[in-house]
Amino acid sequence: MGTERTLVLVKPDGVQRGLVGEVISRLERRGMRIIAIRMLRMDEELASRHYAEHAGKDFYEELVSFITSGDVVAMVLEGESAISMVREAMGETDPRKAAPGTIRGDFAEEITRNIVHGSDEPQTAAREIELFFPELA
Ligand code: 3AN
Repeated sequence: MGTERTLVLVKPDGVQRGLVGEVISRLERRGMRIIAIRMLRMDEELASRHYAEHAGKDFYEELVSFITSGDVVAMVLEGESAISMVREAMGETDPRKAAPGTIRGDFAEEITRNIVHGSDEPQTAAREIELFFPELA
């Protein structure tokens, strides 16, 4: 509720497949404004901090090796209910369950390579924004 900020990543598959513009355009059309944006290659340390909540899960190693495998585009978006708006636009984590019309439903091939990440709640958003854009904190 109200204006929020969220962290969005276009993951290495999205960057390699030329979907950066598509992702940004869909989110901008839903009223999200870009506050900060940069392209970077995540190292293991940043990946392990970003995915700390998944440490120890059976897909963790695959997740970290994928997210560090190529450039990502990180951005902070701001807008009305930004966190839930972005998550609805992304669709379900598992592309098999993601509805057509969502980013994952339209483009994602499998659960690890699922194009985008968006923060899932306000506390996570604040933590993730600080990880990628400490100058905004
Ligand atoms: P989301 O990105 O939809 O918020 P999370 O935070 O639960 O989903 O999971 C983070 C990432 O971990 C997902 N984007 C996906 O790439 C990967 N992931 C989640 N669950 C699984 C799973 N069961 N098997 C493989 N990868 C998974």
